[in-house]
Amino acid sequence: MSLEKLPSSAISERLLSLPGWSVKTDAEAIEKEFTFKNFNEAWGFMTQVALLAEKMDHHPDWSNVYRKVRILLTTHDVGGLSEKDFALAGQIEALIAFSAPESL
Ligand code: H2B
Repeated sequence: MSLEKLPSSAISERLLSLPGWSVKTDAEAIEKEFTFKNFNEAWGFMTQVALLAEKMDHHPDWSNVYRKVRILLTTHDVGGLSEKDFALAGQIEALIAFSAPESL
């Protein structure tokens, strides 16, 4: 997968298919906050994302407070956003889509 820093036109276009994700300009990153039913659901989600991240060799900057998980994606190797961030965000959305609706 290409590891070039994406221009802002490409970033806005890719964001259209990622509901809830927004650009964090100061960090040259995209981010989203997920809210779950409880801590267990949040932790289960983080476990799945961790496995995905290892498989893709692309890792989130993230935090967890009780039942909320905030995920920030950026490509440290290019100092900005690359295709890898959007690929990982897309996979995270797919995970959410397959999880039980009551966990959101
Ligand atoms: N994750 C993220 N978010 N950005 C990177 O630049 C990055 C990574 N680089 N995971 C990877 C690992 C790189 O360091 C290894 C050597 O492939």
